[in-house]
Amino acid sequence: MIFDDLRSYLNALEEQGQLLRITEQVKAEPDIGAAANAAGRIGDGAPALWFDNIEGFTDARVAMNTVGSWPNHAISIGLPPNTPVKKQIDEFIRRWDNFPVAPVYRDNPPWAENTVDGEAINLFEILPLFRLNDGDGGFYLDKACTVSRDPTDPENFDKQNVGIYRLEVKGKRKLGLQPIPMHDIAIHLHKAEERGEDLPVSIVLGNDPIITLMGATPLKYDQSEYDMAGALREAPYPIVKAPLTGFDVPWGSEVVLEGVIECGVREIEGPFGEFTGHYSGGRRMAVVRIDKVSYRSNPIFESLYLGMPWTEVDYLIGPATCVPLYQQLKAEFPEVQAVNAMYTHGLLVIISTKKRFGGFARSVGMRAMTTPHGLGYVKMVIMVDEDVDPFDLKQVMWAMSSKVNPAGDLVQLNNMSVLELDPGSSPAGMTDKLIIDATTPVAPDNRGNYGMPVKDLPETQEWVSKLTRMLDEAKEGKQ
Ligand SMILES: [Mn+2]
Repeated sequence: MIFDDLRSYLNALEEQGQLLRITEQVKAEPDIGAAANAAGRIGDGAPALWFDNIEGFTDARVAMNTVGSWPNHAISIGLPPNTPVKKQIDEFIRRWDNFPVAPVYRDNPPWAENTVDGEAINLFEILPLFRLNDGDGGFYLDKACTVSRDPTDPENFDKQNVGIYRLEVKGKRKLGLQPIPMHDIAIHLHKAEERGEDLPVSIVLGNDPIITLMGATPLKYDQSEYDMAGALREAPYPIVKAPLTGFDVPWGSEVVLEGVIECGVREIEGPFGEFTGHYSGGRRMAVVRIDKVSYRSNPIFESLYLGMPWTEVDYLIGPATCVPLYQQLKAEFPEVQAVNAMYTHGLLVIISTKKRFGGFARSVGMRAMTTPHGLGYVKMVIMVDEDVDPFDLKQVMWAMSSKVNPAGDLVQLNNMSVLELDPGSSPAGMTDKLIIDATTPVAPDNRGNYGMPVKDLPETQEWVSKLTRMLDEAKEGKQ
């Protein structure tokens, strides 16, 4: 099933028992944040959460944790809720090869129902805002997609970008925006400011899950998120021209904010509890002026809790990080078998590969660090052999413990780039990077004594089946 808006996705979640309606009255703070935090603490099957009885709000609907579990992630990409994680990633990889699937322009977006312009805009009246963590410096829009264009090539559809960047609500029509230097919007903003111009933006809130996933996926600079959304949906993605900027935005959003990032303006933004499990601190960030708001009647406000992993963001960006890294590496090194970038947004990545010659695996590890995601995130890479499953941490720990001699298997690169949010970086944004080569050396690399591996006996698989069957029969006998 494919979803054209957030509402149809929430209906599908509810039909499959993956949406919980909280009917008792709650406080906006701390209850909504705490409940969404709790969703990450009750196991891998957590539901989405719906709130519409919030003290002090007369007219508010809040959806949290919509993609925050493996069943919900499966439903978001149209798979049965019990689909194993590895299968979800494999299906994501298969559909990636459909790229590009051109979007379709559709009329009458539901968000055209209500509009407010200029001085009359008051975001506090339209959005039921609340803080997520008790150390947050303000209200955040942390699941909105921001659409911008390359100011030096504004008609280029492929360079139009859709990305999720954290936004702090700083006034009735004023936002703070964090442009991470490695992300496409930072390139757009840099070009606009070089020309002394504001950068127009359209910010869409309350979206179907596929465009949310695409906004979080590290595509190449000139790969359209809409073309990839179509590939992932296996159907053209519905878009429409936004009324003020003329940018292409999702047809089905709940709320569309349009305005500009003001040229040369920076203000303190933060602190905000982040995916690293640490607060960001307050830093000087870009400022957005909102000039037009369009919204669906009775808009649903969608937000995402993040803090100490695992939380919704880890499910949201897990496969969305593994798959592009796999595809980008595989394009140059067909020997690559699998990529696990599911821990802390791929600050650490595990890659399995065949080896062409001695030293090959660490070359693949270095390439991972120069992909679009690698520049800002991939700080450590663990390289494992082709027969080690990077998603099976028992196997990975075996490879780490038995195949690594620190004398020659650690490759440390000094003063590399990472996003400032990495709490270990020093100064913020600079870090050493490390490749741990846990592959078996091949010629001419002759280090170690790996010539006599103990393989499972030829008859073992037969016994696995036999013992499993006997156990099942014994259990049935007891019932
Ligand atoms: Mn992009």
